[in-house]
Amino acid sequence: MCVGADGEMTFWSWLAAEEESATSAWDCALVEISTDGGETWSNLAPVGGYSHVKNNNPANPLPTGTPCWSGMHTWREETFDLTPYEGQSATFRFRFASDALETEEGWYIDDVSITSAGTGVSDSDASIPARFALKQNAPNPFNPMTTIAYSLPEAAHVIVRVYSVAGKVVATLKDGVEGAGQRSVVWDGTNDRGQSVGSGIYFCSMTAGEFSDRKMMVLLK
Ligand SMILES: [Ca+2]
Repeated sequence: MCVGADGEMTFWSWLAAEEESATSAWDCALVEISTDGGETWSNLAPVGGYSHVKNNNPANPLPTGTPCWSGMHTWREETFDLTPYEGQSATFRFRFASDALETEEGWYIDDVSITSAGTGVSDSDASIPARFALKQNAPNPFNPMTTIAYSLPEAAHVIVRVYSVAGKVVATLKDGVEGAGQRSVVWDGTNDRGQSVGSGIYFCSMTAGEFSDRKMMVLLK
């Protein structure tokens, strides 16, 4: 998942794991995060930090000193601050590592929730084009449908029309105000009266404010 602005993860936790003391763990529960699709993993600390660190115990595969939870707690909610990962693609894993001695019941988690404050500023910036543009329709040649894409760096009154080679309006695909962004319309090869038009060359014309451009399109039946 991509972490948005003000990202936070919460879940409910119930734990029964063997601890050595109130701060030292034989058996461990913890969360890890990867931002490279699972190549590498980092310890993800909850708000307030973990209660324990893993002791020196070769029978448990985690490195000595790994921050974790251990001991007993009944259902409680844990919270993780994801703001350091805003805009990154993140994967999470929940690890329970135990030796074979003094086995307790283990770890239960429930109601995992990851929230953010909606689309991050960087996301919306990336989707706003730098300049007006009319793209070549695709597919081209086409029969009978083709998509005409265009870019609006700011809100504008947009008119997209299909013309015949004789300069007559065949179809008006868009006539109205649109907000900034990547836009597209589909032409289904019919005129403004809903009739299919014949094979041949057509022009797609787009105007948006002061901007104007056109592309040649080939309808091949
Ligand atoms: Ca144990």
